[in-house]
Amino acid sequence: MSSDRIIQVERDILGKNDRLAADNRARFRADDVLAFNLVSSPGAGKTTLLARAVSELKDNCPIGVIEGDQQTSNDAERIRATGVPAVQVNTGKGCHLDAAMIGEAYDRLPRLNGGILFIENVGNLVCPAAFDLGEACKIVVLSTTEGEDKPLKYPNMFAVSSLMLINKIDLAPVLDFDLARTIEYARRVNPKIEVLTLSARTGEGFAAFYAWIRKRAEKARAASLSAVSA
Ligand SMILES: Nc1nc2c(ncn2[C@@H]2O[C@H](COP(=O)(O)OP(=O)(O)O)[C@@H](O)[C@H]2O)c(=O)[nH]1
Ligand SMILES: [Mg+2]
Ligand SMILES: [Zn+2]
Repeated sequence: MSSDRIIQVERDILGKNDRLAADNRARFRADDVLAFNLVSSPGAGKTTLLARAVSELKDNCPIGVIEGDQQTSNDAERIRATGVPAVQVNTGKGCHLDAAMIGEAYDRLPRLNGGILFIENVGNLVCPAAFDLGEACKIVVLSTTEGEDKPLKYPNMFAVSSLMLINKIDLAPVLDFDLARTIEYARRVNPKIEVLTLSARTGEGFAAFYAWIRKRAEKARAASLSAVSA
């Protein structure tokens, strides 16, 4: 294929995805559902973090999870073990979730009106950055075991994320992890990115994460109220 043709195919794929993402976003807004798209490299701790968060939040509001992996239903099963509904999407050879997959998976979840949808994307710091799923925002999880410079090596992902969760903070001392340097690198590619540190193992930092979610929910409600009255 010529490079012009490759660019055209890429535009067509992303254009179709953006239209379906807009449909998802409209449905989430109509249902008053706050959707978060969690992205990270494999093993950063997304599922461990979600299992803890959904078990601690499920008594406050309806919660559902969409799990993306190339193969297996392991992660959906880990979420269901907490009593929260989860749908597994297997992408096969694919390395990211797209908006069509999310639309179909959302149909298979119980109604989440007034609640939260967590989407765990396929572990990959590259192309999930390019695919809008209709989420309120992307949350990038970076764990202390990955080193400080991932935001510089994979800048797109950090540029499109609203929040960076630095996970496995319990391991920081043994790894000589440099937190200030990591934050500085992330802000170099995205000066507005918010940052929280946590440990999905010990629960450290989760109260601040829940406060961040509450603030985000209030902002979304205020925006949809002003859209109605406009
Ligand atoms: N020490 C430590 N280990 C963690 C933490 N979060 C996750 N892990 C471990 O990291 C590994 C990968 O976690 P997982 O949730 O499957 O990552 P995912 O691929 O991003 O979903 C597992 O062995 C977890 O037990 C954490 O905060 N601290
Ligand atoms: Mg996982
Ligand atoms: Zn991909």
